[in-house]
Amino acid sequence: MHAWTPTSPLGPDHPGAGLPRLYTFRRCPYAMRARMALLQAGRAFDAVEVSLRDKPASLLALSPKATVPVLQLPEGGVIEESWDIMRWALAAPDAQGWWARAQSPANLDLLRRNDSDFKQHLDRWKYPQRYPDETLTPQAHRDRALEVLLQALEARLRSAPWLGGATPCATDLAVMPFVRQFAAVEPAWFAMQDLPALRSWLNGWLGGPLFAACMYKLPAEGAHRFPPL
Ligand SMILES: N[C@@H](CCC(=O)N[C@@H](CS)C(=O)NCC(=O)O)C(=O)O
Repeated sequence: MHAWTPTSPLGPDHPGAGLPRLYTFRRCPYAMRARMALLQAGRAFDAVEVSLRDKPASLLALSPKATVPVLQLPEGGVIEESWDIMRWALAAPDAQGWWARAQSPANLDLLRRNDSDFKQHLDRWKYPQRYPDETLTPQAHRDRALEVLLQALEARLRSAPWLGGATPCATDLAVMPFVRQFAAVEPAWFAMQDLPALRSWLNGWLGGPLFAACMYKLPAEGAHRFPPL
């Protein structure tokens, strides 16, 4: 298990000054990566748990595309993509290099694979009922997911404990929630694959304090300090 200590317990934004507001959904992997980046950077923020079936008017007004996560900045900006929220949280200052280490060509390639092919295969394995015209079987998508991302992750994690090397980086945070989802579809199958370094990396994150804080359960209504002090 790795140690997580926020850069500052209260973060650079002092409470009461008008905090950034994150529209989030607890189980969304894109929202998880944004929450972890904000927490890791020690940013203070308020969060609103969104029902995807009944999105709040305030979210629709800010972001007509209405995916989560969305970050509303107190000075007036709106950030509508999870990777951009991670950049906002981590890139400056980047004293521990969490953002810089994610900018290597190899790590940007892992992110691209995760967000494109791997995500498509994951969805077609996890939710086959959503793709009635699909020609490949769910198991074929599961196997392609191994080829497009998981084997590359395994190779990287055999040579260093994190995608950031000796310490984690934004790529670890960005990819982990999707690997978690994949592993949970058929845990017995996942446990039997030749992916020991990936399983150990995943279990380290799942058992660690950053992920626990990120999964704090918000009240259904309103904006709340995240996690509560
Ligand atoms: N590219 C976006 C994708 C975000 C996304 O697709 N989020 C899903 C939830 S996991 C969503 O909001 N879907 C819209 C809906 O279900 O109505 C990002 O990185 O933030």
